[in-house]
Amino acid sequence: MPPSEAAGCPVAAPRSGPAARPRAIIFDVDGTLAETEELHRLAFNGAFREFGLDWDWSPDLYRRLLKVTGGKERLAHYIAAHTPSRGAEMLERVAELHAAKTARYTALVETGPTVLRPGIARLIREARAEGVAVALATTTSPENVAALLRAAGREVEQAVGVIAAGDMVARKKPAPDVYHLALRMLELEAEECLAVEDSAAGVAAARAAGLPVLVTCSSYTDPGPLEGTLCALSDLGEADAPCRRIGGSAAADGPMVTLATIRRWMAAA
Ligand code: XBP
Ligand code: MG
Repeated sequence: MPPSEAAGCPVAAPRSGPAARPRAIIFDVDGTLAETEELHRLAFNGAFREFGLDWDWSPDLYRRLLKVTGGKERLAHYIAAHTPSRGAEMLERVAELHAAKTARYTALVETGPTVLRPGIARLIREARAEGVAVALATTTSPENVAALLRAAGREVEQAVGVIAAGDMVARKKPAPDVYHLALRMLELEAEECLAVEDSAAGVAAARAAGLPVLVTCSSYTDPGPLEGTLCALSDLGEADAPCRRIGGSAAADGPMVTLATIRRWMAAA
């Protein structure tokens, strides 16, 4: 069953002539939909305590470890690079430790206030109303995505027609695999879509897949070089909370990024 039927919501409006771009917006999750990396960090540290480990990832250390995408890969990197106590033992148990972390993360998301970043719900609502497909392309696991979408509410949850996540692909960001998967599921070409990302690995992945990229900087990640991105902003903005332009080729032309803004930028790119 193609994802559009499976998801019960439009993947992309049927072509009627040269469809306006974007036909889909593909959002990254962590750091883009919501500032979730602090919850991931707390979940990792909770799992370390659960396993009796004296490991502790401070915000500063976690910011550095985030250069390695994927929680399991990040754990293996930490063990190799920092040689913590019980490292050899835990290297054999990374999947078990990561599963405990994921359980903690989904519990934190489900019990805490989930605040989507500025403009996210508004742009998703606008896209859905205009037949622009909404998709996710993320390194995190499908269960983490599901927990976040449940917490974000039915309107956002129902608007997302395609989810490409975590171990669905062999190579994580900055490899383009997860964006290639999202495009296959959307049945669209890269240049018809827009990626929204927060990190250097995510920008690299989207660009390697041929998508125009809109960057919304987040608290835990460095977006890397912005040349060649459509625009880099503090966030998508709201009418009463204007976004700030940080770089990229387009000029921000108002307090917030709307579908009309994106259409103008993509037409001029
Ligand atoms: C960011 C990541 C993920 C999260 C942790 O994903 O790199 O690894 O940090 O989640 P995104 P997991 O592509 O959404 O920015 O532990 O499930 O990997
Ligand atoms: Mg991210």
